[in-house]
Amino acid sequence: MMTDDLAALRAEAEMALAGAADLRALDAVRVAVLGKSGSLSGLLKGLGAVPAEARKERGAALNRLKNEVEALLEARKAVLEAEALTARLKAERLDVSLPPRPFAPGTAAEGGIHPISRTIEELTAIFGSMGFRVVEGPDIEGDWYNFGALNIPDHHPARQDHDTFYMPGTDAAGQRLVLRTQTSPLQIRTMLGEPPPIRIIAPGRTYRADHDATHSPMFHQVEGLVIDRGITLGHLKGCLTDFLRAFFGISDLPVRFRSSYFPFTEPSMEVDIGWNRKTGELGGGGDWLEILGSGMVHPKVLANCGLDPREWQGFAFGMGIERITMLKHGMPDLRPFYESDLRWLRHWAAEPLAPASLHEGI
Ligand code: 2NM
Repeated sequence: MMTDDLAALRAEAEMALAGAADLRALDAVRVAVLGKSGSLSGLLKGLGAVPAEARKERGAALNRLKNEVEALLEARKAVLEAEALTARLKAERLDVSLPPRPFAPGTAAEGGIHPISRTIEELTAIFGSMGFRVVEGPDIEGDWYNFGALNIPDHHPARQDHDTFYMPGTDAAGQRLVLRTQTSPLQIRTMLGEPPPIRIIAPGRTYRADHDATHSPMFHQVEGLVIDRGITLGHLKGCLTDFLRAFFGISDLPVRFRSSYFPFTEPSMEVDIGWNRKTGELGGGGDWLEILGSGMVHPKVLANCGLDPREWQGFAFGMGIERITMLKHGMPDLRPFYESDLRWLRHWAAEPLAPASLHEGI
């Protein structure tokens, strides 16, 4: 049986708990009731003065009340903690879809992404969404990685000194050193270094001894490689068509595959996109513009990389990054890419901190 003063204390404690608006107020209630000089502790201390015949029952009732108040405290604490967490989550919510604010012009943080870097970001986002990953490697290669493994014979014109920058000396395996003329040595290194399935793109600097209005001795390429069982020309066509339409932002861009020849692919195909020769506009203008090279990886190249061509097939492709950047933005001249002219850079630079994404529409 609870005596009246205990019932009153319980009612008081319940009210104080319900009124505690936060964890700090709750702790004040705990101290006021259960603390050293709290109301309940006072009653427990007074137990000695209770007549012996009533003391046992009174003691038991006080202990029950203490347990009840402790349970009520815990329950209220759980409610307040949950409320505090909800409020914090609400206050600290991040809108990850919010685009970054542009830097004010003239501030110290002013800067931009070079169009070459921006195109590499865009390529990476598009091929990334198809499951490709990016590989990188040295600009100076052994000539077996750059030519031999790719089935480019010794007498091939691409090997002549007038196309290739040869470096003095040889590598540890005695190979002549060259500035890579394409990024395919990375495809070779990847096939040698890891088992299929492989889905990679290799963007980066490449070098050829060629310099005029449309050629630079250093330029950028992206090559791609897929190796798996049962890969067909259909995969190549679907993949490259999707890429070109996403990159140029034209969902019905006409794409044509035209038979060609490369030593490292069989069959090989040049890929053209539709445009209007008179206006330079991309799309269904009735004319065709060559945009990239592609093909099914030659069985000899697979075998050079330790893959059995009866088990593994694949496709590969390569394109010039400057060229697709110029076409996308209507840039007339290749040379300013490397001249560090601030007027050109300010005009063509992409917004920093704005990642390329398919979501935004590239
Ligand atoms: C191109 C065109 C066609 C190519 C082939 C390879 C490899 F290593 F797998 F054999 N890498 N890249 C390739 C194929 C490159 O560039 C115009």
